Amino acid sequence: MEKILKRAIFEIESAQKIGLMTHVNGDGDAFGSLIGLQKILKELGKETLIFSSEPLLKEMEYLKNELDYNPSSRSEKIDLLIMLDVGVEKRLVCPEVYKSAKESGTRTLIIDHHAEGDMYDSVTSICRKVDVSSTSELVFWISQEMGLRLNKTIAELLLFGIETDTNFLKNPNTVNKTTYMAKSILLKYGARVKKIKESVLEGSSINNLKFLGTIVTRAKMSPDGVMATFITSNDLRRFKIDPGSSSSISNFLDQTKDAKIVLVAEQRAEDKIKVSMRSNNSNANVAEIASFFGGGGHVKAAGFEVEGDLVKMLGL
Ligand SMILES: [Mn+2]
Repeated sequence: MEKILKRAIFEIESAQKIGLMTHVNGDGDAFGSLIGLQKILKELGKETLIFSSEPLLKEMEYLKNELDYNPSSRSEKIDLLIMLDVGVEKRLVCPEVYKSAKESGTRTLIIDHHAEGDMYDSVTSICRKVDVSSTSELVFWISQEMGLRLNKTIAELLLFGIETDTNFLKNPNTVNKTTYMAKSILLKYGARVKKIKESVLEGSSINNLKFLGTIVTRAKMSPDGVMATFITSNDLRRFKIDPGSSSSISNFLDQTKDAKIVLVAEQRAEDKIKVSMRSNNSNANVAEIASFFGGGGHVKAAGFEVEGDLVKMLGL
């Protein structure tokens, strides 16, 4: 791990003005590592700039006053562009910023834990480990390798990423000894796991459980162990659920021992279906399946998007 971290440290130490970027539909790990690293860089006296067109993650709003999240989507001259939690160019929140960085010879660094990606060979440096819980954990170990003490806010941002990317440390395939070590040090620095849990679970209610029950009841299992279910736009309307629940439902189904592969298809927009896959109870590489369809992710958790209308496709 040390050697991998050193590559990021070298790039950070050689730059003064640093741009940061993550993937579209940023999740807890994307925002935790993005803003967590920005704050670390600021403490190191660096000038920083976040490239994004997305609002702050809803569940992170309770930290809003401490974050000063003011992204820009316009390219600007920087010494280094850091891309976090992403290896697929198409998934970058501002792909044109990456393109212009490459054209102008700006140094580029990826910090990531994903299985598949088309940018890994084209960046200047890469700090990537696929068996680590989250990008936030990698950022944490970079800070420790640099000998830094973290303030409360940075600690909580990084723990937010670790907790949400591992389903609160319940995923045995991505949670390692290092994850528990990172968590214990982050707690010592003042991260509040209770606050993170409250904020993430705030949306849970009887209504959410009924929604979950409806989707789970619908699940069908094939003889070779593929468990599949779906979420239509009508389901989202009926239960007043925001789009984006396919990953939490696949996490839930993946906790059962029965399924070798879990597959949840969700109607995200009129003609857009998001498919989330999990394979924690088998050796199936769902990242490979996802990349076949132009998506990405990890060996045991991945997803992709296809065009179509579930109601028409399934003849509902
Ligand atoms: Mn991640």
